[in-house]
Amino acid sequence: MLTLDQQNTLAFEHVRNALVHRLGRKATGAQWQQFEDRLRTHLPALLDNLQPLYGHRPDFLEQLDTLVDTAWTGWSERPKEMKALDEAREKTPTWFQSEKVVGGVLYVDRFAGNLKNLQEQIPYFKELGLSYLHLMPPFKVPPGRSDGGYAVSSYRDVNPEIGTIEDLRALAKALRKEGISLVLDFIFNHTANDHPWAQAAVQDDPRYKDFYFLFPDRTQPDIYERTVREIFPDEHRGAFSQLPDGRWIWTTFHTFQWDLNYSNPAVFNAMAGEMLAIANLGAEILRLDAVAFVWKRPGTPCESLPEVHNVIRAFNALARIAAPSLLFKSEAIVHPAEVMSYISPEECQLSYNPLQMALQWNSLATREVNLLQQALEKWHHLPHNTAWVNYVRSHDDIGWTFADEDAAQFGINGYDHRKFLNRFYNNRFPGSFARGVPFQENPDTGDARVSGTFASLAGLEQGDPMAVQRMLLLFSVILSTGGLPLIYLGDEVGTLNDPCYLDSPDEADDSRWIHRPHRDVTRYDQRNNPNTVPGQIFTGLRSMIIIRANTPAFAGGELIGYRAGNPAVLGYTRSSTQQTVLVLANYSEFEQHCPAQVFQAMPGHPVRDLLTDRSYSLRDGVTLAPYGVLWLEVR
Ligand code: OTU
Repeated sequence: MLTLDQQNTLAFEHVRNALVHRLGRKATGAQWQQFEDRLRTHLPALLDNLQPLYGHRPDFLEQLDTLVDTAWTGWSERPKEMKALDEAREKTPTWFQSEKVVGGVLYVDRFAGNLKNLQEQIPYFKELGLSYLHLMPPFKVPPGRSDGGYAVSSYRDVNPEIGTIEDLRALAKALRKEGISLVLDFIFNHTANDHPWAQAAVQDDPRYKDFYFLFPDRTQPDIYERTVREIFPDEHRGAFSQLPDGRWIWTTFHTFQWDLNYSNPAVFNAMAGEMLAIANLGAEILRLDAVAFVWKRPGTPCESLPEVHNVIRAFNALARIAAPSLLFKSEAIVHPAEVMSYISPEECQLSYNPLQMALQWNSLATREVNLLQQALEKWHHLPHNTAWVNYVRSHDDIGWTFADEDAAQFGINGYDHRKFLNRFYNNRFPGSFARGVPFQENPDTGDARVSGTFASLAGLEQGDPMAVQRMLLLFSVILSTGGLPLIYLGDEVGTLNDPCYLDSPDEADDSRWIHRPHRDVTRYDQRNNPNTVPGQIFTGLRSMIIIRANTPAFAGGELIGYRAGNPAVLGYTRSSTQQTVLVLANYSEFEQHCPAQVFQAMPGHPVRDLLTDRSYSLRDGVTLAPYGVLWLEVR
């Protein structure tokens, strides 16, 4: 029996020699040496994760050779400045945990028209304080409906309406020069139905016919549908769509988004090539879209199966070999334990924090912090060298993904409570300040989600006098709980719902378009005028971003919950070696008092609020203004 080390050495020698043989005399020089070293280091992780997926196949080694070829191609095509970044990041691998990093996300066409014009907005991004910019998918899409870019026809081409692949490369470069990291999606669960692979698959091209889940009749689909969830039931029921020729194809999302079949190693290899090409455009972080769905097995929910983790970890190992500074951000909007399962340095270093997002909205509705406080104490802690991406709104709907078990601890019935939240935010609850609209209401399960912009959901649309305070409260929490705060651009100037989508045949059936408005020039022009609402939101947010950048205690992700003795007040402390900050946040429209007893272990001398520079004596207890926030420097 060979030891694991011996097996790894043998595998390395095999793939290295095979590659050297194919490359001939190109296999020399510094570039080769670096590649060879990293291949030796990371091949074991790659094999560990590919073996459970494809190890049983007689062509396993051949497939591995193809993959190593892909890695070499990726590395040899990697631009010089990306290799320089790789080297720099080796010294600061956890740069994304810095208190100075803030993210933004936008649609290129809606924000600036096209990629070239977007470049001119760089001064604005710097004014706001961004160092991370996520572009909603800029790739080529089918004509008409494309799920906002999430149906990709080619990962190597940009949507001609916004420019060319060269424009994208130039933008990445210009951003990096100004200290802003480009983030792009890796939409690896599905392609558009007009992707060349998809076209070849329906024509039974032997190379591509197993790239998707294509079935001659309902036998297999019926078996799978016994156990899978419906994701976009408004668009089509079940998980499959019928082709004009009568066959059935797996479509988790829209009928025009065809799920890739990762049980076929050729799919993994092909997508690995696309991944490295996207990284080499200049993307520093890839957002892994819809991670949970990429592996299917009959009799299971086909979500977050163990193989999904192998797929992502194998991509990660490949990135370590061919694009070493590349990071992954997981997009799993599911049960908190499942969200956590994707986060580790070997898998996704970053992850959306959908629980914090949903529970901030929950606390605004109930004026109680119970679930949010519990979430911070129970689910916030992450492995070393990883981070949350904390956000208030994204381009998607709000789903109420808290755990029913957690809610039960407060006597809350999860099912009923979600119904309440949907009514509250979808403007069906008397007294609600929110103006959302439902997304994907499922008549069978009673399930629904919520669309709407931050401002419209927070009360600005209906002229609620507390709307701005509510917005600043939610922003203050994503800026201070630990992790990378991500701002959905438009929100920073209070952009309202835009019902225009109802007039567009390609958008009318998807309410998420209500919160994907075009850049509102008037609002942006008012941003530095504190006498305007956009100005109050923008200047308030900007000053918090600046204060955060000067608060070392806000780096990293460690947080300790602090029970503030008031059901409407959230509390936590954040610390660095030099400093401790106690954050208190009031989720009600009334003044709230936190009694002196809860601060007994805190210093007796007056402490300073970093946000206003005012000092507070904790011995008297603390009174918070309606929706007020304090960042108290207690050490
Ligand atoms: C993602 O979201 C994208 O964010 C959406 O914009 C896309 O439509 C979709 O994938 C398909 O590409 O269902 O409502 O965690 O919640 O991945 C959003 C599971 C979605 C899903 C999530 C998906």
